[in-house]
Amino acid sequence: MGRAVPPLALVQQVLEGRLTAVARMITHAESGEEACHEALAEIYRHTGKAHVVGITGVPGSGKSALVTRLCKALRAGGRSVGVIAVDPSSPFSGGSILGDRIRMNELVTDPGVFIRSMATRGALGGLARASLSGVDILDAAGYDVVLIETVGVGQDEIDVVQAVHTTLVVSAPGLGDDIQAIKAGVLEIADIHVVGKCDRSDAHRTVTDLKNMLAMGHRNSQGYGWQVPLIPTSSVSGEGIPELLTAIDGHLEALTSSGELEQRRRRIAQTRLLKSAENILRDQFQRHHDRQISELTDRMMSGRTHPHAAAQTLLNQFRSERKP
Ligand SMILES: Nc1nc2c(ncn2[C@@H]2O[C@H](COP(=O)(O)OP(=O)(O)OP(=O)(O)O)[C@@H](O)[C@H]2O)c(=O)[nH]1
Ligand SMILES: [Mg+2]
Repeated sequence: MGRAVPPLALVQQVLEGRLTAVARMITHAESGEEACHEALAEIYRHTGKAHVVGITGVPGSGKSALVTRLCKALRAGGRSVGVIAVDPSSPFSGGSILGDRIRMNELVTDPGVFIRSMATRGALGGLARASLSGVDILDAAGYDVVLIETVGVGQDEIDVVQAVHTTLVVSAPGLGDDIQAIKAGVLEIADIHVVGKCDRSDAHRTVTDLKNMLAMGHRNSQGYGWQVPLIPTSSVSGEGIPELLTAIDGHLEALTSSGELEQRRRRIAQTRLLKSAENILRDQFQRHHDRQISELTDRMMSGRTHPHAAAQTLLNQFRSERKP
């Protein structure tokens, strides 16, 4: 059997939280195959219960180690947790973080934790679609909290991390100035700032630098009365993890009591609608309009048309062909 099970036949088992069905469903979603859309639509109807938390930050800032810590803390509090890691270097599949192989294995054998890594390859926009479908699947499967880890570089990753309820931006000492500069772009999407690796002696400087950057005009309070906190943590000692969990829960509480949660849900739904429309169009163009695209590109190269005008021509051709 295995891959032979059609996606729609897996839905009921996904809703019951059966691990193999969840894993297979995510594989179907990753492939983007036509056959999975109906199943994903059915699953989508059962979403909306999980608290979806995005964890972003530059490569090597300690996101995966932090996710591991958060999983343990959530489990200790009796909550189940699903993780989607959009993770180029993928330490989750290696199973060893901080040389902490045994403790990681504890999580791997705990049915209350589901961890899935996705590689950053495939079609443009495909990764964002697959990882958000992954979040839907874990939500519908009944995980109380869904964590999604992405590197905060690139539009796809930003799209993903904006489709969550609570965004953590992780900074850490010892990553160099160029890295700090890249980071500036994601600072303002934070609902919670985390300074990781605070067991290191140079961590206090990162905290000071970040406080200065935030004071220089980055948003630190949000319209619905949430003050963006800055929380130092260490995945080595576990310092700051309880405070972080309290902040994550506090943010959901602030979203809920202010009515902001509904607005975020709506914004996420709308973004996903527009992204999907964009993907469908791009896909159809590439599949059926290769020749026109190539001709119009030639005309642009020889200065006979302009990108905007060429796009209009392409869309007009597309529309006229679709008329009954
Ligand atoms: N001292 C110290 N090192 C840490 C801590 N957290 C992570 N590290 C180390 O930092 C490195 C990166 O950790 P990861 O958790 O893989 O970082 P990441 O942000 O997930 O990395 P990418 O997924 O590759 O972007 C590893 O060598 C970890 O052992 C921490 O709290 N303290
Ligand atoms: Mg990682």
